[in-house]
Amino acid sequence: MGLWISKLWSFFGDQEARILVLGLDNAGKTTILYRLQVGEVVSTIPTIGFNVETVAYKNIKFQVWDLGGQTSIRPYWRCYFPCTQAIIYVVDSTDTDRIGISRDEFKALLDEEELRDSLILVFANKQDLPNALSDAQIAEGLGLHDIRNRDWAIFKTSAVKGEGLFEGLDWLANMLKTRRK
Ligand SMILES: Nc1nc2c(ncn2[C@@H]2O[C@H](COP(=O)(O)OP(=O)(O)O)[C@@H](O)[C@H]2O)c(=O)[nH]1
Ligand SMILES: [Mg+2]
Repeated sequence: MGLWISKLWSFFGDQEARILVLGLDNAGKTTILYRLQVGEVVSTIPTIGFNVETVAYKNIKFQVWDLGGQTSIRPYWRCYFPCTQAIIYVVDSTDTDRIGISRDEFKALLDEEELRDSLILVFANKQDLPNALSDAQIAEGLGLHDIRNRDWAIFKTSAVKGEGLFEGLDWLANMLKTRRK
C-alpha cells in the first residue's frame, strides 16, 4: 500500500469521504481501482441495474461506475454524490470517436449541485498506446479550461503500467491539505 493513501486519510480524520472514479466504459476505471491496492474491490449490482465497484480504506470509499448509456438510471447516481471530496475522471486517450460523449458526461457531472465542491482530477489514460491523444488535447476535448471556480488538474496515466496515477493522487492529497487550512 502506498504512502499516498495514509496521507490522504490523514486529511479526512473521522469524516466520511468519497472519491468517485468515473468515465465512459473501457476508459480504464476498474484497472485503476485495482491498481490503488488499498483493499478488496467489492462489486455490487443494485436492482436498478448499474454496477458499482467499491474499495474502502478506513472511512474513505472509492467508487466506480460507467457513464454513458441508459439515461433512465442517471437519477440513481445521485445516491452516491453526498460527501464526494473528489471526482477522478478517466478518459481513454485513444478513444477519439467518443471524446464528445465523454465531454457531455463530464459537463453533466460538473452541473450536479451535490458535486459542486468536489475536486476534479482527470486521468488522460492509456498513454502507453502510440495513438493516444496528449493531455493538452484531452483537456481541450473535455473543455477543462472553461471550468470556473473549481480546482482541477489533468495527469497523463497508464493504468496498465501504473504510471501517473500516484502523481495525480498526490495532487489530490495536497489540495485537500490546502483546503483544510
Ligand atoms: N494499453 C492500455 N490499456 C489499458 C489501460 N487501462 C486500461 N486498459 C485496458 O482497457 C480495457 C478496459 O479497462 P477497464 O479498467 O475494464 O475499463 P473500465 O470500463 O473503465 O472499467 C482493459 O482491456 C484494460 O486492460 C492503459 O493505461 N493502457
Ligand atoms: Mg469497469
